[in-house]
Amino acid sequence: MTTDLTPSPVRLHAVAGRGQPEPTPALEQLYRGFEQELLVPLWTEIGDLMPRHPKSKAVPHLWRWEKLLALAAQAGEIVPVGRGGERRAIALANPALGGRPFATPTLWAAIQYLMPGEDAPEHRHTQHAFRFVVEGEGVWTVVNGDAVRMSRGDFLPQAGWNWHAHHNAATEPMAWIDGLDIPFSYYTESQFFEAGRERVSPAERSTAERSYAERLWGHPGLRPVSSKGAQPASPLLAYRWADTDRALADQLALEAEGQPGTLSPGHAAVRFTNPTTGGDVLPTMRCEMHRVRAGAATLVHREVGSSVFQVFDGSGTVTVGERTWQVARGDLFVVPSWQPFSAQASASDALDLFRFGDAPIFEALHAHRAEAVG
Ligand code: GTQ
Ligand code: FE2
Repeated sequence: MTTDLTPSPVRLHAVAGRGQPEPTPALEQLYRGFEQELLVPLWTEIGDLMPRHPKSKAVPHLWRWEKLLALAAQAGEIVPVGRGGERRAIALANPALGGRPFATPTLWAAIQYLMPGEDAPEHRHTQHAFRFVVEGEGVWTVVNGDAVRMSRGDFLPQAGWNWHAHHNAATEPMAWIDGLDIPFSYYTESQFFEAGRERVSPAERSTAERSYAERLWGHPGLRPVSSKGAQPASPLLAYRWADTDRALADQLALEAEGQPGTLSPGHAAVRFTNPTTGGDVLPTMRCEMHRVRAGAATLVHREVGSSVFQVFDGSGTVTVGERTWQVARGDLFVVPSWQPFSAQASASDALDLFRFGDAPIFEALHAHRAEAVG
């Protein structure tokens, strides 16, 4: 017989409480037996494992854009971009997730920064991704050889396992945000990654106004008949600000005329969709743009799963659970699972909010719930 002297990772403590056994020496002895054999009873864990409703480990938190941008610019001066590190991307780390680069238990959100003339090398991974541009222009993202311009307000989805590289063709640095399902892939241990070419070819570093994807897929309500039915993610690689802005403005204009269309009074919202299905643009992420009319507010709402917001324009106040912040352009904040969220635009300015969340994961598993609060 061998004696294993490694301390057991299982630590059980007799506690008093409803449904808990009397803390006696016999119970202590039973718990040492459990620890020895790596066993954990349900009765000590049930409150954490099976709460009445989601109790997120993540907490509401806000990151100021001016701080992120200043640090990203500093990184631009001293951190090279290339093979190995792959991207000059700096992720939001939720203060309650142990210092990991996870904004929420499922979502990665990062600011990425490219200096003039720089290339981020080509690679592909199973994680789904998108870029959203709050300011600036001049970077082209090259997806499977298709060069796509990135400008303020553009949303650029990029489904898993597509080759992609980024190139800054401008004379100024450029920053944008990345959203990926990295934490979800990490916890579910489902990731694959492959490095591609060091530099994309000169032809792919073109600066064509419209990408192949937009020419084929970027026409409202029109599907090329040459395409083969439903695809799991959107083949359209850029959703341009002019279209998003017009859609939101039209909803509020309709409301002003007394016609339906807004989500709630003074609150217009659109969702980026996969034109082959009408469903979410990416299999794991729901991406939306919201506009709250000056002086108006959203309803208070909560849902299963987490979201990250970025203020695209305007100013106002947002409330997440117990936290309330005054927000301005570029600020990012997280809404953990089942925490009530609402937003109020300032009296003088509409508030535009970009939002991404993990709802498609829960909807696919029939585990999604949402409700109005109050
Ligand atoms: O631009 O390809 O923020 O692969 C994290 C992982 C960006 C990217 C991130 C990535 C990328
Ligand atoms: Fe990537």
